[in-house]
Amino acid sequence: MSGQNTSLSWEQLLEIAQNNTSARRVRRPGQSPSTAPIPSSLYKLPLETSPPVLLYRDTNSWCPFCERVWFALEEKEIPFATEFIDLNNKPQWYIDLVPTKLVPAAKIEGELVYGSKNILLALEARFSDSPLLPLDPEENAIAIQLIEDAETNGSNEAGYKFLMGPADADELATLQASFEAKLDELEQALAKYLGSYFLSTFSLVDIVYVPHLDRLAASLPVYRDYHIKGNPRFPNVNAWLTALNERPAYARVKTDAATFNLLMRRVWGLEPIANPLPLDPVLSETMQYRAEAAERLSDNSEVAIADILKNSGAQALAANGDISAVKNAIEFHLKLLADYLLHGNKTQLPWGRVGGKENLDPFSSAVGAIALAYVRNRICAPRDMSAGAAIAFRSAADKVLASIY
Ligand SMILES: N[C@@H](CCC(=O)N[C@@H](CS)C(=O)NCC(=O)O)C(=O)O
Repeated sequence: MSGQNTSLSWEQLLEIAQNNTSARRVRRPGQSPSTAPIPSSLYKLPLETSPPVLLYRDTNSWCPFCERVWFALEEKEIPFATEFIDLNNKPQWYIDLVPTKLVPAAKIEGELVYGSKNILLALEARFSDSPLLPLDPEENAIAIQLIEDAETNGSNEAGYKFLMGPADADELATLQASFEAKLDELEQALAKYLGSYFLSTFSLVDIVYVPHLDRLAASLPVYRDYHIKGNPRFPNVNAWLTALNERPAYARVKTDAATFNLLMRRVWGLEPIANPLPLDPVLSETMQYRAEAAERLSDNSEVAIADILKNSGAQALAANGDISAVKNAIEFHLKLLADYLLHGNKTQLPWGRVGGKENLDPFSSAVGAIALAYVRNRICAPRDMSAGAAIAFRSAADKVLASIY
């Protein structure tokens, strides 16, 4: 690819992006979320056949219990459809359908199952040719016990209490010690079999534990200045997290640290006490993820621009209520971002002040800075794109933002 600038149209940017990634989403015009991922195994379904599984999950794709089910569906390569449920405004039909009124729920060949553990076990029973439970009876019994324990042993609760509990130093020390004791138990459980997983192979046990622990590993450093990753007390937990993060199915379903940490701040009101974790430099430079991020932006640019106009505050810069100049400046900077994702340092960034001389239109720069800061924090993985693409997106937005002033 040669060096480019933003004279490219959205269609041209989209074409270049699509040549560099196979990741695609379905558009859902006027709905929330505005796009949805395509299950990687949908191609296996004969034409004009409905998928055997319908998953009801949360609109924002934050729910760790839904993540468990999605992870298993991807690992087992089961084609499925998704119905998104807005947890802030649950539809009456869902309240009537699901006794707990919670997500996830699923219809497996028309039969309703709810609660992540029940769904995972029902998928095992129905789709036994891609097993995620050991066939060996003794190991199978250990697996079932570990899955039960995940619901009852309090390790997740201890983690979230430490994350969200009171700020008093003594209480925090107690909450930290309780959580560390739970992690010690997981260390021991992980030591039982050779390899990095809980059992002799990857299994439902890993699927049940990882969504919560990955979220805690992402947010405890920021909100409690406490690190699971790299902590010498938990070598097995660290090797396990690394092994899981190498699985392609997990890369499709997981959230990224920034999505979760912004959620903690925005929705739960937690105050960060440490710096955000650095964005993974390898993922930020991976072409497949950069192209996926550019593909999302180019394919969905109208929705992105409308969202920025409505929610970022940039509209306040419109003179006499004429928003067309604001819209143009937003679009210019988003194209610059897509271009930079695709062409890296070959993209001509504006570099605001060169040789002491201002190089920018101050109005456009102000709007662009707002737009970039907004989309950087607004995108949400895996709702809008994969976690890897979200990391590449945020990293590129930082770079373009840094070029403005
Ligand atoms: N034990 C359930 C927990 C499910 C759950 O707590 N889901 C949350 C989302 S993370 C929910 O539906 N919240 C909506 C509500 O509380 O009304 C499971 O494993 O599926």
